[in-house]
Amino acid sequence: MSKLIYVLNGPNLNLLGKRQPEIYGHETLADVEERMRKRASTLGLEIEFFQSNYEGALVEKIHEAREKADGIIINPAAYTHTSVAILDALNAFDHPVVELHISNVHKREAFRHHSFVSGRAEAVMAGFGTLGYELALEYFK
Ligand code: CA2
Repeated sequence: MSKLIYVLNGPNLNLLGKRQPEIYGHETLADVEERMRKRASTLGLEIEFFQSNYEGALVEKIHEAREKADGIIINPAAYTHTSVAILDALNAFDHPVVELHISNVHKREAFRHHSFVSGRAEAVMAGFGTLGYELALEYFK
């Protein structure tokens, strides 16, 4: 049976490709999902793709992943820097977690340098643009 990877996206990532292309590029989140689905099928992986602007919805999706997923790729967006709730949910998940950021958060404002999630993640990607989503899938292969 192929592995199921949950790909979770936090607040405002629904605006991807629609604003601030100099930071986040021109691809929309739908484009990212489509490219990931193609790469996942080449790799023999399945993905569940999800975006929410609500912290609790992301926490609940991580709870769902506990029963269903073999791994999580998460771009928690602004919640990266604020959310103990998302960290606690990930700590209750028994499989690998990859934290992903489209931009290089370490080149940006100081408040983006701290992540609550990094200490839980097996791997952290930042600055690869939207290509990072596909590269993160390779990790699970
Ligand atoms: O670089 C990343 O992927 C971030 O997780 C993106 C977050 C930011 O708060 C993190 O520090 C780094 C912001 C996501 C907002 O996405 C937008 C995309 C296009 C237009 C406006 C917002």
